[in-house]
Amino acid sequence: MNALLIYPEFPETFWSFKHALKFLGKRAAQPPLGLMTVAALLPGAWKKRLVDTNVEPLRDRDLAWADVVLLSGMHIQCESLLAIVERCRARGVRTVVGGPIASSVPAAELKADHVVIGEAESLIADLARELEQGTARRVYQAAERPEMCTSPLPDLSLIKMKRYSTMTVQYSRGCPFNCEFCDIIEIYGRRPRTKAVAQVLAELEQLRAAGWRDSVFIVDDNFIGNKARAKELLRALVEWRTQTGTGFDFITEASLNLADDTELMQLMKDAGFKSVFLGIETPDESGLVASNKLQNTRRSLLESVARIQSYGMEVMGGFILGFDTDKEDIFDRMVEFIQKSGIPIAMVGLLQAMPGTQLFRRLRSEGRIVDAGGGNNTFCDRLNFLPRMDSAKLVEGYREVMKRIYNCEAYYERVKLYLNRAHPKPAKRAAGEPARKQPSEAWMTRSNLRALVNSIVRQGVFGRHQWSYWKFLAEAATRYRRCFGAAMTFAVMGYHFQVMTQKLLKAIDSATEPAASGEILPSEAGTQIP
Ligand code: B12
Ligand code: SF4
Repeated sequence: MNALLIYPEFPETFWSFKHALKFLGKRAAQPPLGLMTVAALLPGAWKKRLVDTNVEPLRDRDLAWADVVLLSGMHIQCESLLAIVERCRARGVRTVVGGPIASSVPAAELKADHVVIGEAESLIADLARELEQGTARRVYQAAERPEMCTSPLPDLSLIKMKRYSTMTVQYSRGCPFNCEFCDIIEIYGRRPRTKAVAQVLAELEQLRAAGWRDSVFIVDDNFIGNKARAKELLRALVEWRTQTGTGFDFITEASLNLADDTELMQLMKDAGFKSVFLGIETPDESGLVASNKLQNTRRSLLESVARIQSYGMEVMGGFILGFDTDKEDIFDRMVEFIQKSGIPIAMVGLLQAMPGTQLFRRLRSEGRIVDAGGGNNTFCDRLNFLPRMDSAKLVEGYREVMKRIYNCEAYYERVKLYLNRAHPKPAKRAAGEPARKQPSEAWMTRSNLRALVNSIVRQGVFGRHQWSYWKFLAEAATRYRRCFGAAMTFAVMGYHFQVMTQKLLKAIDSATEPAASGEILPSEAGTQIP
């Protein structure tokens, strides 16, 4: 069998990092790890090719080669995925759709010949055999979630590695918490399942052998979902780094209770973790309680963030507006919190009720669901449910929050606050004490140099905020020269966020909003959704 694995295109969003990637000469942030894993699970005798339409075009001759096309994707890639399925149908090529989209969009709407719901490890052998025999079923659903030791080494040979800014490795799936709006726990479960440490090291070795030396995203739903297992991996990573001299920078996602464990934070620092995404959601405690995000309550959120940053880790934060508990002051409180947090990359979005979540079920029973949503909560101009606050007010408040936090000056202020915490000035030497060498970044790689030149041209010469940019650049080169590389990376990322914010504001301005205008009655719309 000739199997063609296709990853559909993402729309332009905050998470696409598109405008920052241009500076680095990269086409996408990360490769499709799900498809690379599926490829490794398919029979060895099959011929495989992978086309990630985010980094290369899908040509008719690719489709002509294929006996079967296997697609993966998130809900947000639906439009592109459906167009590809349509292209395959027109040519009579068999299609199989899997990945997170299969858990959130009804199988019938995906229009593929076969739909696989859930993780592939335990069912791919049946699927492959039945595809070969021509007896494949319409829908496959894994009876139970597989143990991660059954997950193979992803097939790295299928991707064009240089076109991505970051490589990905997965250690665990699932998260022990129970946030009402979360679809992670519905798709991947609440019991964190981890790979063996040796499996992860083999994946890193594979990357190293292929010449990769940049960032690696540990794409776990919650890297510290099982703290003991996370520490086990971290100790092995520290040793592996020392033995191999490989300085990968790691990025991951975790819950805020990371701040409670100094040993864990120190191990992450020692292992090379430079960035962690945290779901902070809201500075309003009642919103956290109502959405069952209890791990973020009974603490100072700002102090927790600062503690993590003090271990040299950038915190990226996820924030949500639109909880039932939000009052009109939430917008000012959100901006104030974000500015004080030193979180440069704040992913603020409107609450979305994702199909399959506890939130979706509750709102549906209350007759408040409008539609299934688009799967992208950080670039949206309308809600898929009826909020308690007037929805026009909510969208307008969201618009203002985005405008204020991605104002150039406000953004650079957060970057500086973070740099001060993560790279504090060296303490003054006592009289007679020998000079200590301060660690500084080896950042002047060819791709960073390219990004710097591009940044100077686009932001400093042709940009709309030249004065703020040059002021920041001057400070980066003087006050923050030990972490100049990090400062410049933030300048480049800032460009992406500013461009995207402008686009979001325009989209909101021109949006016609069904929920606000009352065109769709909640009870009518609610009944159409499974
Ligand atoms: C890394 C990651 C990203 C990366 C991008 C990675 C990439 N190249 O695609 C970044 C950080 C950019 C990102 C962004 C977003 N992400 Co994201 N992301 C993840 C994360 C954490 C890991 C993905 C991964 O590599 N998994 C590892 C692989 C091995 O798992 P897998 O893809 O599920 O594959 C398995 C099965 O699904 C199945 N399978 C997969 N494909 C196929 C295909 C076939 C044919 C078959 C048979 C089986 C099969 O087999 C695999 C092995 O078991 C997941 C969570 C998760 N646990 O997966 C969220 C997740 C995929 N993201 C999600 C979301 C919502 C987003 C955003 C829309 C967020 C937002 N608010 O805007 C953005 C959109 C991206 C954009 N460009 O705009 C959701 C998707 C939900 C959904 N139902 O669609 C997830 C599930 C997290 C969540 N909240 O639930 N994301
Ligand atoms: S902590 Fe994050 S991954 Fe875990 S249940 Fe809550 S939202 Fe989902």
